[in-house]
Amino acid sequence: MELKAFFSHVNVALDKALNLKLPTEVSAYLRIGCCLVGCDITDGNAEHLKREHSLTKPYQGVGNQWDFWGSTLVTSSYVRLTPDERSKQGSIWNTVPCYLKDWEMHVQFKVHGSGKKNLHGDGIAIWYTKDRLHPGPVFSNNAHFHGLAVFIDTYSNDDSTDRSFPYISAMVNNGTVSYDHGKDGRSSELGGCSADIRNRDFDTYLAIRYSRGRLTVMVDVDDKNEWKECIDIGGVRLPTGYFFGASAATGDLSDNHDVISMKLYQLMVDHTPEEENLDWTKIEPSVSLFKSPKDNIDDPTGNFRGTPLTGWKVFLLLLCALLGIVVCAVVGAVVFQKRQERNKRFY
Ligand SMILES: [Ca+2]
Repeated sequence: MELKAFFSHVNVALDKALNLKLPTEVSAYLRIGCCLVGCDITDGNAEHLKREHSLTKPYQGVGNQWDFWGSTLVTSSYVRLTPDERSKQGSIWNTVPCYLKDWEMHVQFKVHGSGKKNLHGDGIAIWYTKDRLHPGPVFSNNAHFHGLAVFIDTYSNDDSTDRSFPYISAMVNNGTVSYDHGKDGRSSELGGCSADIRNRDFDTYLAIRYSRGRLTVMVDVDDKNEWKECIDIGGVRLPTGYFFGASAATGDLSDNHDVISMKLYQLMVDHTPEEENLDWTKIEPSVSLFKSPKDNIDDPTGNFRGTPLTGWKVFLLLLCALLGIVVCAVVGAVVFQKRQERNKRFY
């Protein structure tokens, strides 16, 4: 297991342990211990929980930091975005803009209902966007959003799809692209994976990490207490100052969409002075390695790594070939020279 994945795993285990209402001193020692080990091994990449961007049980006193909209119901043990009823829309939005450059969001969620196989919907979306509380058709949020969305889509709207649902996917938008609900957002997605997250008897988790232009989505949905990679792509640009949120919707089919917790960790990452001097709030959301919609349709996995060679890969291959030729030429010249010298000695 990668070190980072390991420490994410440790964090989830800790979160679970702390939810057991351990004495505060024990929790503190566990955290400090984890941080000390983490700091030591991960070269400064220790993670810190940011309470102003986190939502945790029993949700007391979070009214200043989170808005609850639509059908959302808050109890002491979960935040229900929609009940298992038709045509419901609900969302929660952090009121505090996030100015962290590198972060990791852990979401504990539960999707459950009485609907049998394929007769349930529609799912949950996790947002990091410019606008908050902007209702619309995409899991009850605005379709032309600015920022990042990660969809936990439980219903396949596209009859012709070869994918297994529930399906988790990510999308970055600068407000110009509309999420195509009828096609489950396939034409605009950056990658994704199938994940059996519905009606499970155990806790299900999703982690979204954004650091140094790399977006990683991981899931822990098999009760193994370990992260499994779902999406991992580079070249993603997201500004600071956006808002975290979560939303869900039901249509003709329904489910209970519950968020148990959202925990934001700051990743301790060094940036160059040039990067530090940039105004990160002015960054336009974008992805430099965006593939064409056609690739999404042809590629059953919907994953970046399955795409044909992109420009920079071709460039790297050519560079390697050129280097190979240069090395061969130098070695050839040296060998030729040595032979010439040996031949001279014979004469
Ligand atoms: Ca769908």
